Amino acid sequence: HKKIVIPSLSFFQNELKGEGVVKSRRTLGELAGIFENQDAYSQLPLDQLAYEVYSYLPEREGTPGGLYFGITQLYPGKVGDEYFMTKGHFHQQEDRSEYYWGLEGEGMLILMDRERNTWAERMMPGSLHYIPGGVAHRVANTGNSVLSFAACWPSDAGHNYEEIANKGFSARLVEVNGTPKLR
Ligand code: PAN
Ligand code: ZN
Repeated sequence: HKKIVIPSLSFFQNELKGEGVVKSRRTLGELAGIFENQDAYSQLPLDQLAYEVYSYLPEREGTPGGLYFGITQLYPGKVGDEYFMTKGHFHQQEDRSEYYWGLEGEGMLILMDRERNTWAERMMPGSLHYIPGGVAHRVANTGNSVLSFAACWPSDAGHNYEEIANKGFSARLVEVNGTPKLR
């Protein structure tokens, strides 16, 4: 068994050695429809990298009780008055929860429950966030440098992107006079 002690070099070294860390990336083009300001969006290059996710499951896929570990690196930038952000999702298995914690940079974790109540938590190095089952989650980079955060979620959680892609969150995080506000 490979062991990950902390989200550190050892994790990335596994990736460098090709030992099971899966890397995925999302460009701005793949985030079509999530930003409000379509004019501002259309002026940005579709192939610009928005974020990368490194994920790792120290078990065979689908192993009950297994936990994924992941690191997301979200680049800084804005589309109109909205910050670069992740697509956001509910889990496919609704009751599956997740931990996020901040490693580097500044951001906001945007959360929405099944009644479409939306709230946000500030992310910074060392901040810890529990995302209960049935709560959609998305992260925005509110700073000028890369926002990096770690995540841990059940191997059988799955991702349901469709609902957020279709209906969005009930509030948007926008910059107002230099500070992030939910609107
Ligand atoms: C995270 C997210 C990751 C990227 O690992 O998948 O931050 O965000 P999107 O999946 O919304 O594009 C997680 O929440 N896993 O369950
Ligand atoms: Zn998740």
